[in-house]
Amino acid sequence: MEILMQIRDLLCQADDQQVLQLVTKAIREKISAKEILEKGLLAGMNIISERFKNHEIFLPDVLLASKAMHAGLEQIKPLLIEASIPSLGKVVLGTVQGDLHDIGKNLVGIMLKGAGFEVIDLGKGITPEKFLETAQAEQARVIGMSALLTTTMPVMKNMVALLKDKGLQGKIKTIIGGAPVTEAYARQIGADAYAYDAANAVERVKELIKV
Ligand code: B1M
Repeated sequence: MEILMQIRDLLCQADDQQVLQLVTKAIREKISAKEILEKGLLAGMNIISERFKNHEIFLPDVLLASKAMHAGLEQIKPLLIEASIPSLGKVVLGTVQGDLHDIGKNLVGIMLKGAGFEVIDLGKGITPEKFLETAQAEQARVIGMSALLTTTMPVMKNMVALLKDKGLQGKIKTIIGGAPVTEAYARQIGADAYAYDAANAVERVKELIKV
């Protein structure tokens, strides 16, 4: 449908005003919220995700496109809830205790939301206990941790150890990332996955919960 392709393209151009207007028009034309989401908004975010992964665009472009995504999403949110389209799953996300860097974590959250996950973003400076408490209360299947400081990476290890202690390792999966974090470190501490960037985080979370 022409209008859905226009929404997709305008999202890629980060034109939040036009996206908002066209989504409103599509709703008036009785196009389903699911189609607007999948063929318009998410199709656009997928293109953005690929371009970012291939270094064709940069962080500010992603943030602007995500603003357009949110503008459109706000319009269809009530309809989506009404139609109760299931999300791909819940992910509890945060920057670990002692660490205030949240730009990368925010980007991971945006990409996950764009891909259809429900993201509970706890913010920064998050303890393992808080991650666990939230994951249990929300019945989330994945805990995502970001760390930018070598001194805060051990919090990730403590999180995995806490899940093990509670007999929850494997039931609640963990994914870690951030500039100093590596695949080898993830293996060393027993985390379920590592991602090197936000687009890769989406791929890895999909693998973790086998979407
Ligand atoms: Co800070 N800082 N900083 N800093 N800072 C670094 C990390 C540092 C490498 C700079 C340097 O010295 N070269 C260094 C750490 C050294 C180390 O530990 N070895 C450092 C330091 C030392 C500090 C302070 C201690 C400085 C001081 O006060 N003396 C202090 C610490 C405060 C604290 O956290 N307690 C500090 C403070 C700050 C600011 C507040 C000024 C600011 C943060 C603002 C904010 O985040 N709101 C800041 C910034 C901006 C940086 C650098 C310059 C940039 C980080 C960034 O946002 N990158 C950084 C230098 C660097 O990283 N080379 C630096 C862009 C972002 C998109 O990338 O976060 O890597 P990144 O995220 C990527 C991937 O890593 C991945 O996907 C993202 C998108 O591609 N990813 C995940 C991230 N999280 C993921 C989670 C996943 C999966 C993938 O799954 C859940």
